[in-house]
Amino acid sequence: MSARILVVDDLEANRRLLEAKLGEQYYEVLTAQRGEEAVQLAKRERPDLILLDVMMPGGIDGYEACRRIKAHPETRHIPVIILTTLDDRESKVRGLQAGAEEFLTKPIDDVQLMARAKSLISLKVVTDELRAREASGRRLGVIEEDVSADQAHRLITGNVLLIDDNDNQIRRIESALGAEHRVSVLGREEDTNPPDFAIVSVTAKSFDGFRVIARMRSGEPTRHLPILAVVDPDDKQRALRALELGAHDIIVRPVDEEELVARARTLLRRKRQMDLLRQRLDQSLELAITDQLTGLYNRRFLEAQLAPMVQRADCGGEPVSVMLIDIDYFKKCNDTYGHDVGDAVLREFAARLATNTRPSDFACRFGGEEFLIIMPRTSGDVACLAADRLRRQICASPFHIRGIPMPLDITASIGVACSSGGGDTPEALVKRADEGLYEAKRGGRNRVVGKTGQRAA
Ligand code: GH3
Ligand code: MG
Ligand code: MG
Repeated sequence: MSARILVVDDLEANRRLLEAKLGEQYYEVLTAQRGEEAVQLAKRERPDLILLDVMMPGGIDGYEACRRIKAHPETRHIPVIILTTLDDRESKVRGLQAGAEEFLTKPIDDVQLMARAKSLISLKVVTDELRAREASGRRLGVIEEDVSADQAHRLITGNVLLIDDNDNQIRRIESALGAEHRVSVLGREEDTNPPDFAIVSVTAKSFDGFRVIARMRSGEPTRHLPILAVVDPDDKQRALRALELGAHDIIVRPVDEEELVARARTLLRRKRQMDLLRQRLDQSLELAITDQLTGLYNRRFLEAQLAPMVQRADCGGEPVSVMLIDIDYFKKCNDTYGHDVGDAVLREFAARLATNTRPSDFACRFGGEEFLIIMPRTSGDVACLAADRLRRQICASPFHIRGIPMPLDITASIGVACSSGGGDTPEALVKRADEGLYEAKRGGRNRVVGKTGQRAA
């Protein structure tokens, strides 16, 4: 997979070396010499990965650059690997605490670097896809401006599922993460909360950790779950294997508590960000088929549903009926009480439609004060009975609307039609219902007229 990588190092020789190695793997490389420049380039060029040297003379160091990249909403999703010659635990923990996804010491082990780069970039591809869809949703107005992303960024408490058989290590992990997270050990206690990430030991004796990771990656509920694999130090092969199988991150034994806490935070932050994006996409899909005022389905959804039903009925399947409902003298309601009261009447009217139709029916707002109900597998005479029952439910009790002294008596007229076979179309079906509706209006309103070959009830 090709990607753009930003290499940040004050020494030209180091930049050249990395540029050559990455170029060999067909990555496109951008370079920067200083921390500030890296932050600016990240914002402007949006690379897919940043390799960041720690010590750069003058200006901000790599830790600070990382913090700034991770603090900015436009760049915080870009993974960062910190590179340094300092091979001590403190530098490593500092790097991870600055928000870096990984910390590697120079001289860089090529295999390790490429494996981490690949796994971080493929993760970013998923985030990018979600971000792009979200952005287009926002442009279309079906997703509101992002207000909660910052909040998601701060939330760091999560449910951790630990899959391990080593008691000492379990205790160590529990004590490290217990202050911030809820840790449950698989097989020990039943935890009903879905996990936010999993820690899988690939050094376990009683089960095959690799198999666990592979299963989690392919199974539906766990497919997107971040996995942190615990590996033995100096066992690079197994670490690489875990990454290949889909672990998002690696930590070596014995687990360093501060390092674990920092890695857990990074994984969790990413998980929250992805969850939020997915959730907003679900909402946007729902918004796209929902009428904003009433919460019923909109006309677009209705048309998408009705066409295949009419076609199936036409091919000898079960009939489909529709009722077209129009509120009587609605204009008078608007003229007398104002548009807001009119809106409230529409909402109450829609609520009555929704509660007085069968779960298998689709209630839609057709436009203005007209509604359409699709009744799958319903004959014309049954539909007429249902329509008359609905009509009576509407006029049986007046509408109580906030802000006006007297409840309103509302009635509706309904036209009913049923699929007829012989090349019937959704448009023709709705047109027949509209003819019924017109007759109901002319006949005095508050009534049902079926154009189904049967007499209306
Ligand atoms: P009829 O009994 O013949 O159906 O008379 P009517 O007054 O109900 O019908 P008409 O088509 O003359 O008027 C419909 C009114 O519905 C006109 C329009 O302003 C109003 N309307 C359409 N959409 C909305 C809306 O979203 N909110 C409000 N408050 N009014 C709406
Ligand atoms: Mg009307
Ligand atoms: Mg009308």
